[in-house]
Amino acid sequence: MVVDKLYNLRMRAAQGGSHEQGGTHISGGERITRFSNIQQVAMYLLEKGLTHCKGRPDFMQIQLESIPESVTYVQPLERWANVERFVKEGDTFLKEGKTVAFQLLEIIGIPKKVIDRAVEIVSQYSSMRGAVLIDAHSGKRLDDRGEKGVRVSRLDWLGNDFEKWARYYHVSANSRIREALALAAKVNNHPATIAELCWSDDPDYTTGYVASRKMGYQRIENIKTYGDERGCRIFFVDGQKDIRSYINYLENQPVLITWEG
Ligand code: WAQ
Ligand code: MG
Ligand code: MG
Ligand code: MG
Repeated sequence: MVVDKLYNLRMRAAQGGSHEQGGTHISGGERITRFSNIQQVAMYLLEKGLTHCKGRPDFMQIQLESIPESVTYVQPLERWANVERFVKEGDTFLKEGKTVAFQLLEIIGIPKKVIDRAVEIVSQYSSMRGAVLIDAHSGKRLDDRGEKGVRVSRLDWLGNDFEKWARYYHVSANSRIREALALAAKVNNHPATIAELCWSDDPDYTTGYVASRKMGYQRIENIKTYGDERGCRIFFVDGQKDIRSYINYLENQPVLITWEG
């Protein structure tokens, strides 16, 4: 018996028909688990898809696959920061969350015109399943996935490393943060990633982040206005690197996030 075999579970839910039929993406999720925990993880993904603030799905798929490739172990991003979103003078906010996000991208070295391009993209999309890949130097779109984007899959935290990490940093151990940190760690572990901008399309979730190897995971509250359904993820990529193998890493390379404390 192979005791250590790992399984990837992924879920996608849509409204107005399946994704292939042109339905609107509501929720997605991916987890890696051992055989004994498959049922529990599937229940978690089922609940995630059924209770999403974007609405009730009329299509859902939960897929199980065994992981044949060897797993890469990745550390969470080194720095964790809750960015001071507003510098207040009296009752006046001097900086909006989104301004802080764009300034962080500038510090990382993303040119102003590329940041402007990212702003356009973020306000153009809602209900995307994956991320938009753009060249960090020119702003040119690098993937050919259109409205679907590139969905990062085959990733999770190892065992209860997230709970340990969250306790250490006094961060609420909720599943949204768990999944965002895992995704940021996998994406930014690849040398072709220069930075990631995350801006949820969920109308009730206004916290986003800028992640990079250089600055870690910089969490930004009130990055957008409550109720706004626009948002997506943008990966700023070194266009000199091989994009096909980069996308293959994002979609297929199994990654477990491990934290020793
Ligand atoms: N791969 C690529 N892109 C993804 C993936 C994925 N696995 N999951 C989501 N996206 C993209 C897609 O375009 C979504 O529309 C967009 O990101 C936003 O996803 O510290 O909940 O699930 O409090 O709406 C980040 C802050 C929360 C967490 C992000 O985003 C925190 C969030 P959502
Ligand atoms: Mg989602
Ligand atoms: Mg998500
Ligand atoms: Mg969403």
